[in-house]
Amino acid sequence: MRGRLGGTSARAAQGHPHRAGHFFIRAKIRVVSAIDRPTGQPSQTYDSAFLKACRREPVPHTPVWFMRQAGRSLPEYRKVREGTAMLESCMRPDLVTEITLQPVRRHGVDAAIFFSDIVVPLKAIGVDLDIKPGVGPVVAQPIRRREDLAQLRDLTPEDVSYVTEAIGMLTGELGSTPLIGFAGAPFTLASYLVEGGPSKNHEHTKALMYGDPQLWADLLDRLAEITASFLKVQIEAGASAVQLFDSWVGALAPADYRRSVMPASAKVLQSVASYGVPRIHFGVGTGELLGLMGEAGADVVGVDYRVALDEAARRVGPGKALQGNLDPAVLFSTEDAVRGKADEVLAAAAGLEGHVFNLGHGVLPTTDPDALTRLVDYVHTRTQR
Ligand code: 1CP
Repeated sequence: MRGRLGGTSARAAQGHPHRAGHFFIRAKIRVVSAIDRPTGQPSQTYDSAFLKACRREPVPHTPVWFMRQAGRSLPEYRKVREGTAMLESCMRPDLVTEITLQPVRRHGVDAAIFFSDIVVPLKAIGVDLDIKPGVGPVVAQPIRRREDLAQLRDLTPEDVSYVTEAIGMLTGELGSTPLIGFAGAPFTLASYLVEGGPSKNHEHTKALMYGDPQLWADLLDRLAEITASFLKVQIEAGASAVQLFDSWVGALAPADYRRSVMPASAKVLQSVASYGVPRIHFGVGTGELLGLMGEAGADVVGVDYRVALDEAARRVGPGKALQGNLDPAVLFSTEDAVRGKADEVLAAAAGLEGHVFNLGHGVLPTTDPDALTRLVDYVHTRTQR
């Protein structure tokens, strides 16, 4: 019943108030036996602070996790990744398990995020792409004409059996700490496929969206199917929540989002609604889109650092929790400044129905990991109820 977390974390196992609390929560769950996924198994994670906040229930403390918490900023990550390419790492359940657990051990965060990448399902169905160090995903044959859609067949669970295997290992290790599964949203995936790689202005993507709306709609619909299948695999394997990353959708005006993107994102979110696991929906620079992204079907709306959480709550409307939103660059400042800015986030979140503390975007690669650990402790201590 107890998660083991690999047993290597002095800190996580020590008298950290949050960790100590877990022991009692676990004991209680045996009796309460809440079910939060369709396997009929009582879930050990149901009463975690993270899932409670997502469900807008009272929490013992504000839960914290960080986008991109696994990986780049951690020396132990760089060590285990040595000599293994990014995509190959994502396909090795032993490595995925170890890398996913690293930030949980080190920082005592309230949730783990599955180590993978948004392009993994595309690679799994045979799209010729690679993740180039220092660049990101690069696609051999960009999708710009109808014939190019043939690259995108449906995803089956067998295509990503390594994901199912890794999540099985992980949930055993994590015990009562929830695992967040994730996928790239149709627009953000389309931007890589149409541009052929990372892009600042998304000009080819927008050219297709405006110039051939039917092909664009078909492309997004196909990506929605693949993304939905990928999220279902993760939930059925044991993920307790999912996050749909629409990282680059902030490049669009609301009318274009509503017409050309929202139907596909809504289809993805709707396709996993019946599982009852929280669905988090996040994008960068989405201040003007927050209401629509909530409407697309999220239980939790992720907010970047450009809009304060109280204002974000007004834009999103009632009935949804919010996640965010400390500027990741703040972590390069003094400890006093980090605390001051964290206080600002917590003050803006004071009236929310549910709040999951996070950064406004991913951890920057050169962030001092100790600053992240101190921030987790600070938020937990400040919000202890
Ligand atoms: O070799 C390496 O280490 C490459 C760096 C790297 C890593 C560690 C990439 C390439 N992806 C990842 C892992 C990853 N990607 C995770 C797991 C880590 C964690 O969160 O703990 C996640 C959630 C992602 C998701 C992802 N990939 C997003 C959405 C999140 C976001 O930051 O907005 C996006 C846009 C990508 C594409 C991608 N993959 C990698 C890079 C460098 C990029 C961005 C490229 C660009 O600027 O367009």
